[in-house]
Amino acid sequence: MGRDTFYITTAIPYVNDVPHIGHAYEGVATDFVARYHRQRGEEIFHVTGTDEHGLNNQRAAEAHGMSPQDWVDSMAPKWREVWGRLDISYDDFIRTTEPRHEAVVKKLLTAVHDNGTDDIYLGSYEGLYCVSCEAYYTEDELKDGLCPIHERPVELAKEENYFFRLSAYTDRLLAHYDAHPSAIEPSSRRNEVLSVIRGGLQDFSISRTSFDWGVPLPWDETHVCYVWFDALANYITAAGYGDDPERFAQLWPANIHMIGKDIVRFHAIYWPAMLMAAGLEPPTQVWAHGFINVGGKKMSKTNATSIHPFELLDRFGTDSYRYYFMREIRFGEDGNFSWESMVDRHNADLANGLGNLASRVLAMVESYFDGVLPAPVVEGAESDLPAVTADALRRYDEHMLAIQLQPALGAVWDIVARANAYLVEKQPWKLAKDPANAGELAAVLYAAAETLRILAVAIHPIMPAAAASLWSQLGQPGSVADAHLPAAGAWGGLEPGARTTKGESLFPRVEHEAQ
Ligand code: ME8
Repeated sequence: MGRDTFYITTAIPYVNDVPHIGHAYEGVATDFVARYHRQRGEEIFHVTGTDEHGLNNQRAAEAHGMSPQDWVDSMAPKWREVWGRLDISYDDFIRTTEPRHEAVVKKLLTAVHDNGTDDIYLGSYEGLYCVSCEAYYTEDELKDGLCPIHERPVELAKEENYFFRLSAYTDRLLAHYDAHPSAIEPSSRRNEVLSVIRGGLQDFSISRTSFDWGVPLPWDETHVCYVWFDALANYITAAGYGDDPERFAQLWPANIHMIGKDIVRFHAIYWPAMLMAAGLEPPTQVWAHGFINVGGKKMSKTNATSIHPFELLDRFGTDSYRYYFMREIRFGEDGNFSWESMVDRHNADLANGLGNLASRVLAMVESYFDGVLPAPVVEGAESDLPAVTADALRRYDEHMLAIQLQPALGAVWDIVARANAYLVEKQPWKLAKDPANAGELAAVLYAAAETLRILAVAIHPIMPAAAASLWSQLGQPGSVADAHLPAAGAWGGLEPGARTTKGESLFPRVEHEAQ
């Protein structure tokens, strides 16, 4: 763990229900970014977890006739299981009910409480509360009298609470965002946040007495900590705020908090102010992605549009799942899931695109060269593939560093398209008919196989299993995970003489089905 460690987090979902493909979208996007940075040889710390306190979870437990602790203990493994099937390479998984986290919540509360400025004070509050958001709304924030996010009725709630003096942070937040133009992405979200801050910030309550499923306040145990104050602190728990100052100094501030667009104000207003109040630095960047809709509508249990990731994983496999969502939807905007588009994308880009390229090249090396990669004798086989791959990898890198995940994959698939076209132009299957063309045939197949090697490295962050399979089919030593960019993307890395094997098809075709 060094000073340059790239620290990236996801939001931690409530465990009042099982995951749907919207939650998984965030998990996959974050993992794609984390794995890409790892592929560049960087040290990564990737954290995810579950948000287990608060009324949302307590009510779910009650509805199932369970204690909150039994309920969250039964749910957390269901989330981890999905992350496992999605090949999410997290380094730490925080459950907010863990003692290490509860200790951090208390430590953070104490730091703010004792900062000498009365940033926490006792007051009373009456307002309209959305249980799903765990947040109060004003009348004008409601949409047709309903919560603007969940479109569900709000409840009139009245409590004596401790408050956090958010109003005192208006200027500091504005100064922070002025000095750090890319601290909130995309820019549409930044503008939203700035206009909320400029509109004036209200203090928010950080404790509850109406239920007890939470962390008791260290100075008044009759109150439990507000779930958002508790949940946001997970990011510093994982970094060692509680018990490892040296590690914390290396990891904090986080490089990226990846979150959905509905929770921007908590991350870009509450959280930086809470950190400032505790004498800590705000995160470097909050990146808010869009929502996955189904049939053009928000996913919800009530209209039965909620899709569990397993439904898709069982049919398409993990790699195709990961690829589809990152390639189909412009990251930062809302996107629609449909079975048709997923089948089409799978067949076009994976089965016919990359899969077909790999199987053709490996089959030809096997039948024309007995599975031993030929040396690239050059005559007659000048290829633009070295230039094409170099240019595509450069664009891939730029897009990935800017979290432009869709065009990043587009750049990689430019390589696939060019390599398939190259084979059509060179027609190695025709060259193979005349021994006089052996040199050219060797050069063509070397160029195609070297392109495949580069593709294996490039796709590893998005399709780890297919990349590993391709790497071993090409007879490459070691693990593709250790083939770091940019060096491993340079042309000529494939050693002639390598033993190739044509394994199982990387991406079997999927047929359209009546849903
Ligand atoms: O907000 N499409 O938890 P959560 C894309 N516990 N992303 C979606 C989505 C969809 N249809 N639905 C939800 C919470 N998400 C808090 C977070 S973090 C300190 C505490 C995203 O279970 C959502 O935007 O409601 C959020 O980033 C994540 O899933 C968890 O949502």
